[in-house]
Amino acid sequence: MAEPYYLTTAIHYPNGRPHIGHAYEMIAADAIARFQRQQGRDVFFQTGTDEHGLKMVKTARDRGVEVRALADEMSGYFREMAELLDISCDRFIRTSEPEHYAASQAIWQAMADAGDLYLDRYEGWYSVRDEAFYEEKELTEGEGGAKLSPQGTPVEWTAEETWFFKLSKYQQPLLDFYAANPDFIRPESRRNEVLRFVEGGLVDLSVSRTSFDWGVPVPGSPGHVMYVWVDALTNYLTGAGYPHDPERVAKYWPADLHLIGKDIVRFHAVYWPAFLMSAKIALPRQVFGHGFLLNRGEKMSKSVGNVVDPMALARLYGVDALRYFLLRDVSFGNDGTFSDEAIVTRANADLSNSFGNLAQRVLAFIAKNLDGLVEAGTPDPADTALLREVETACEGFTRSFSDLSLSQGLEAWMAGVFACNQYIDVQAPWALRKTDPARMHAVLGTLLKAIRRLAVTIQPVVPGSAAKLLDQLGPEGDAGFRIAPPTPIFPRLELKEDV
Ligand code: ME8
Repeated sequence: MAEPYYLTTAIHYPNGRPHIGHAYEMIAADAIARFQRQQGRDVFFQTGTDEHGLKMVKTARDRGVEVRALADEMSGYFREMAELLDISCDRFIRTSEPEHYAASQAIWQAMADAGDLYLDRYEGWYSVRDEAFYEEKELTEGEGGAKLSPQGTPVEWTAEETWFFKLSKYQQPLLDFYAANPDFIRPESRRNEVLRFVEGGLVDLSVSRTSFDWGVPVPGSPGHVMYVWVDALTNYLTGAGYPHDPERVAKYWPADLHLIGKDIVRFHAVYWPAFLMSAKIALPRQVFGHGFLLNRGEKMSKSVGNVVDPMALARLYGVDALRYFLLRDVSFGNDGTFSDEAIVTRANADLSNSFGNLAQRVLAFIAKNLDGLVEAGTPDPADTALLREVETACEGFTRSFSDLSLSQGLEAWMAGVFACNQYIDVQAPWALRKTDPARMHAVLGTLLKAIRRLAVTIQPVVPGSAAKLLDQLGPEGDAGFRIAPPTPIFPRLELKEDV
């Protein structure tokens, strides 16, 4: 039986429409999910929306709509984006689903049974934008002396009676766990940040709110709803069937990978494992904190007006061009910058001019001059050498993708494409047509094999285009190939003005 592989993205706040950071995270996770399926794993891939909390309440109030209506509307855009971007998620979860309430209440009860929850008065700083509590020592001063969170968002003083989770009790167990599992937090820089934070001491965490009611009710404590991060993190367990389906939990839990952005590593690498330890549930295998996307090097914000609609970009340049660009140009784990020019330049260089042109030249020649039929030929050392180079390139891709080095994987793959283009120039099959047709057939047959191998390998990144190309290549047979007249798969892109 195939080995399970459970991966998740963060669940996104539907307090506005999705932006390109959300698209980036979904695309990266999707490429990993498709890659793992290709490797034969039984993949479960979950994404969705995080619908509770004060940020949602306040946004709905500002817009004069019910918070549930806001969640319904915006969650719909996230789902639409997932479809448009070819995201192969197995489940799109919404935290407002009853099943998720049951899972959140079950983990709460397990933490209560462990003696880790107590009622007390909370007084401290809260950032609605981050949905996070901060200690005084973490804050900085902004303009006019206003206090700001480490993420640069405003904080407000909060005082209410709430439930507390004994996070302090888990300081040492967490440090022991990080030491025993050096790959739990990646990349290395995020791991170091987390270690420093936990070594600095943990204070107990306020985990319920009484000032609003848009959240999961705390079991047995009328008037309290759970702190949004308690229920949000639990979405990963809900997806695994917790607590009602122990067989499914045994299959998919612990999750193999939580893919999230660098700003929410603390929640995933400190709070989440502590909750799970308390509830006596196994810890996820890995948390990967990817970097942030910057618009021409600048942070995107509504006030600056440089927030980009990923759906518009995908419509302008094509879903696969956007997917390829994001995974190739951003070194996975680091911040990356994008612009229309950068997308067009990368997609044209690698996809249109190199891989697409290679496939188009070869397929069109065969369709036009050979009636679509390539005969099996006797391989020459040059042919064997090319196939070996392509094999090495594709194995490089596989090795890098297994390790989440996505851009290195694509770089390795491109080496295979370049090898084919060099081979064509040297072998010049067009010239062989008159002089040595048997050799021409052997060369074209070698190229078709190489292109097929490259197309299969790149499928997780550009699934739609690779599938079209594989259709054009037709099934691989011993006696050769039969090719229909091709249509170009990777059109040359022009820079558009209106994004
Ligand atoms: O944080 N570039 O939701 P969210 C890349 N609901 N990634 C970005 C980004 C950017 N410019 N901006 C945001 C939340 N992200 C919580 C998560 S999980 C149990 C709850 C990433 O909608 C961000 O880092 O603010 C996060 O991983 C994801 O988008 C959703 O952000």
